[in-house]
Amino acid sequence: MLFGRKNRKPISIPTKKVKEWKYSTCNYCSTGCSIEIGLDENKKLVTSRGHAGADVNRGKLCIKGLLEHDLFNSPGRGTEPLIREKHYHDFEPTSWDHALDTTAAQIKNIQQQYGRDAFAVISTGQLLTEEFYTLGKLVRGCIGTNNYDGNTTLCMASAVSGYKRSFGSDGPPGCYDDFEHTHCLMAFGSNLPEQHPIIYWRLKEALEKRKFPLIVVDPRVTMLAQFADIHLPITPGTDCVLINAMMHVIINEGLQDQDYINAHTQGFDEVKALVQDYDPKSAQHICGIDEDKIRTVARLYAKAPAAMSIWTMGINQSTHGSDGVANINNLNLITGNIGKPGGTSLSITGQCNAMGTREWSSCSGLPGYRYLENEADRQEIADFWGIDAEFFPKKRGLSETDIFPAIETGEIKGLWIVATNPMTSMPNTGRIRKALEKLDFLVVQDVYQDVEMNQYAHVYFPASVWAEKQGCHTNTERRVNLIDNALAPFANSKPDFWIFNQLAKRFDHGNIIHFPDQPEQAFEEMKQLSKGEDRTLDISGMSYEKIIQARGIQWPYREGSTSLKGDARLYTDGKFQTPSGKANLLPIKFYNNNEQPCQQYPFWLNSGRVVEHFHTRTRTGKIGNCNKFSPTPYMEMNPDAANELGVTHQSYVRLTSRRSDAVVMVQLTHRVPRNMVFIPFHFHDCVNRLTLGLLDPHSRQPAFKQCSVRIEAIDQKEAAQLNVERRAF
Ligand SMILES: Nc1nc2c(c(=O)[nH]1)N[C@H]1C(S)=C(S)[C@@H](COP(=O)(O)OP(=O)(O)OC[C@H]3O[C@@H](n4cnc5c(=O)[nH]c(N)nc54)[C@H](O)[C@@H]3O)O[C@H]1N2
Ligand SMILES: Nc1nc2c(c(=O)[nH]1)N[C@H]1C(S)=C(S)[C@@H](COP(=O)(O)OP(=O)(O)OC[C@H]3O[C@@H](n4cnc5c(=O)[nH]c(N)nc54)[C@H](O)[C@@H]3O)O[C@H]1N2
Ligand code: SF4
Ligand SMILES: [Mo]
Repeated sequence: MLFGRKNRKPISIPTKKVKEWKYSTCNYCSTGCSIEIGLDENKKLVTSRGHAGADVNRGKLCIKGLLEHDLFNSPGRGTEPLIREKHYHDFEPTSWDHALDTTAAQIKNIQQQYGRDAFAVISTGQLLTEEFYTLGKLVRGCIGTNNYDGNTTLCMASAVSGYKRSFGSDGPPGCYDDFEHTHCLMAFGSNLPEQHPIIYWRLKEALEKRKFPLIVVDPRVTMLAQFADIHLPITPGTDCVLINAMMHVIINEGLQDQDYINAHTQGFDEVKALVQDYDPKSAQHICGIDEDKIRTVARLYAKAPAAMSIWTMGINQSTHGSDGVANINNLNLITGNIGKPGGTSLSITGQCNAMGTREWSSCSGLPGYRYLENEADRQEIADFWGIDAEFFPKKRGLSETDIFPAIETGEIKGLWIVATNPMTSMPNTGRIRKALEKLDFLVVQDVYQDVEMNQYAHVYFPASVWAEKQGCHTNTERRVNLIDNALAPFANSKPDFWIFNQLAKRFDHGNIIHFPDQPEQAFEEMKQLSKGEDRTLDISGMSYEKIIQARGIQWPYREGSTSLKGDARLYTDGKFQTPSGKANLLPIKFYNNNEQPCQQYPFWLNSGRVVEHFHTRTRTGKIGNCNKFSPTPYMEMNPDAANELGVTHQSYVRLTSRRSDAVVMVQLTHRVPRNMVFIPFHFHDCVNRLTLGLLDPHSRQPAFKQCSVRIEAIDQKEAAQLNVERRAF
């Protein structure tokens, strides 16, 4: 029997024979919950609990956090470095020295033969900040390739780009405390109860104390939509049209905050002119929200004494991702809702340290929100590291989504993958697979040796995970929190920090640039680089000790600060990081450029997440109590549409797109409209076999959530067998 608990152990939380509690921060989502992990008398981790004194989570954790200690000994962990001496040879265990020497030699070989940029590096949002800073030193300062990016291009790139375009700098300006002060909250493409359960809990607490309207914009009836006062089931990819129509109403009815606009923004006339083309009467036919609803929501938002917007992947993962963010910022700027309690434009970030990589990894620039394009920034970092500024490129190189096509064309020959699994997470798996087959050299650095990427790796570095290491994360509300080293690395795995340091020694600049042994020393360097009254990203007043004491501190937190609280909000004085100090209002014109449902492929294909799983399941797929709740790839389908096709509940169907096909089990639900299906993206060889992933022109982020498919019923026995083979357990 496939399902049910007949032959399975009952779900249980381990009994807590705890001798000692260690401080940590959750390593899954960007909420940033403080965790205490319990060790028994044999120093074995036996349980996790939320830290009651932490402002973020106040003792709460979601299912992933509660079971996080189970991952240390989970199946598939990397025990030894592995090497494949030739293509198609088996992986063999090897020594760290041999694995590192081989990697350094291969990088140099490729660079000498084809140029420095022929070796690319793709990292993640899941390392510790000190590790990101060190990786940046190694890649920008020693290896010297400009093709260095992170999986954040699949995730937060549109938010970063939109913030920079509007405010002159990255950095979410709001915080969770804004829920306590707002009078209207609009959530765009963000399903908090499943994806950020504890942020949702904070919102719910605020709503229980003081009622305010919750407006949810999502083509699905998500769990958050079920709790909303108003749900706007938007036509995929058209949020910009809805926002333009709202601004049309606000400006034409004189509901904007003209004083704020005059004092703190530039570009109002252009926006005002553009939104004249977006009368709700015509806009409704594009965005699928009727004109009266648009007017109601616009008035509610503009008349609220303080209103805020949050958004996640429904906005970022779109060909209009950066525009969507800039337009949400427009809406908040014209209503005077930036930098005030309850009035903000808050991107809900994704991975535990998606912020840390933006701040310090040098992926798209240089440390501390510095730009490669800025000569003074290049010089400052070169001086600090002790190298020649000419070593740095003068503009950023390729993003992750452009690195794979550059492998196809032969421009890139070698690749180092750190803590990401593009075989499952990038759009169009078939295309990624072909690109990986073409590489002369691939090195994979991951906690798990059974990660799909290893099918193509020549060298594998087994990394230690979470509390086997020490360092910081920054969460959605700019709060820096600590993971304290609670236990020794698993088997012969090593902390990423150590791996970067060892590889650095094998490059000339690695002996000029200082690579400290301890994460805390790297943190001290970051503090120095962050110092400055005009910098928002200032952590110079922090220390590990203070961070633990405060259970996380928000930046800016300047040198000499004595209270344990950083600034809750940015731009409270209405001064932005642009040359004029004013925020940019940007006219956002809508172009309909997505792959659309058509006669041949009549359904929108939408994708996202479920609460129990994290991304490509390398971790949660191995944790029994997460996997048991969501063990099978499935697809939400509207019963009326299913009826027409003769598809029944819990039967398998084949989906076909212009790229490929996939087999999934059907779950009939009115959560999705008749012309849409939704598939969680956690399973390998599933939804991303189908996705197209057209790119946002500013951020290069893929439109994971918009493409089209057709559906057919198939032989059930064959399909069931296929799915059994695919399941991890
Ligand atoms: N349990 C769990 N939590 C996680 C993660 C996880 O894997 N599992 N991952 C973390 C990470 S890295 C991220 S980025 C976040 C993601 O967090 P979310 O963005 O909240 O999650 P998703 O399910 O990807 O997408 C949210 C919603 O976008 C909607 N959407 C699709 N198209 C559109 C559109 O055109 N407009 C609008 N307005 N909405 C649209 C979808 O219907 C979906 O319900 O979650 C983080 N938290
Ligand atoms: N169709 C579709 N596709 C999507 C999305 C979607 O909504 N729909 N969402 C996109 C988004 S927002 C994101 S963020 C990406 C995520 O995509 P990925 O980054 O590819 O997914 P993860 O499974 O989180 O991969 C992280 C890897 O790092 C490893 N790891 C964890 N901790 C450590 C560590 O400390 N050190 C090292 N070295 N390794 C570690 C894990 O074992 C895992 O293999 O997926 C994207 N893909
Ligand atoms: S809400 Fe996010 S940070 Fe908090 S316990 Fe759950 S996964 Fe971890
Ligand atoms: Mo993400």
